[in-house]
Amino acid sequence: FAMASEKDAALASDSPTIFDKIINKEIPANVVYEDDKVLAFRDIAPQAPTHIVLIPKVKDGLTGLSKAEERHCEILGHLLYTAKVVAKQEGLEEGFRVVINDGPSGCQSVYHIHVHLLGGRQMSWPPG
Ligand code: DGP
Repeated sequence: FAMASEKDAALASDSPTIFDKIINKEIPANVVYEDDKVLAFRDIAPQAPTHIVLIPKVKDGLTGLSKAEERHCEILGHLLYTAKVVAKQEGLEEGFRVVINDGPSGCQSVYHIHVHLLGGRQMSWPPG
């Protein structure tokens, strides 16, 4: 019997996160887009003039991208497409960046999959 690594433990835990409270309107969020499947709101600690987090309203085991199964393909595509819709809505004509952090090495802090949409400044590469 081998102990699960820290990464496995965090991603394997399907317990509710702060994002469930936002979905259930138990805590406020600055929502910029919403439909039946996804919610997009401004990040509480913005890393760019525009920094929006897009999440599925139903997590369905998707604590992070590394937990994706074939059944998640539709919601994953919808999240990415919605990032483009919101980028246009936010006027990010010059470009933008989309990021998914996964696990401890990826700097993930909330274990409910989410897409970061960043824009409004010049990005650099490689990312930190
Ligand atoms: P990550 O580090 O990739 O797991 O991103 C989680 C993001 O969620 C992080 O950039 C900060 C943001 N965040 C965490 N808690 C809250 C919250 O209560 N409200 C809002 N608007 N954003 C939050």
